[in-house]
Amino acid sequence: MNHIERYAGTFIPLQAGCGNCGGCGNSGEPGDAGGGQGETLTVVRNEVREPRKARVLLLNDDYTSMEFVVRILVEIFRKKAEEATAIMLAVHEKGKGECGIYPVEIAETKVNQVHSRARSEGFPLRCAIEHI
Ligand code: TYC
Repeated sequence: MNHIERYAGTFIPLQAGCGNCGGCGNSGEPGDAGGGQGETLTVVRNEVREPRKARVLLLNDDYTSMEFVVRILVEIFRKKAEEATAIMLAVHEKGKGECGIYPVEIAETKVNQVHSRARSEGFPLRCAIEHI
């Protein structure tokens, strides 16, 4: 049995005794080429990558209302009201603060959501990403 498995963007040919197809008798253990005749040593690469992560930061300004910032933290960053208030006050006092750590694409989406909600309500609130 021959099949091609697409994995992490790479095509890896899996031949008889691959341990993945359920029909060839290979346990999938390293060194086990299966029990059939004319078997071929098969190398299966199991590369699993963690998604790249980013920290989302909220930046202070003099014009955005405190109430709006708390609402953003509750609705976009899913914080409880108490934690949202603490983060907002920390940003107000220190200039910036962390809203959360997310896979990069989710972090970017949240930044866009914050900016578009802020602009539509007339606030200059800014949010930034720090790759980690
Ligand atoms: N400094 C703002 C004010 O006094 C409140 C504020 C907090 C604004 C956090 C932005 O990210 C921010 N109204």
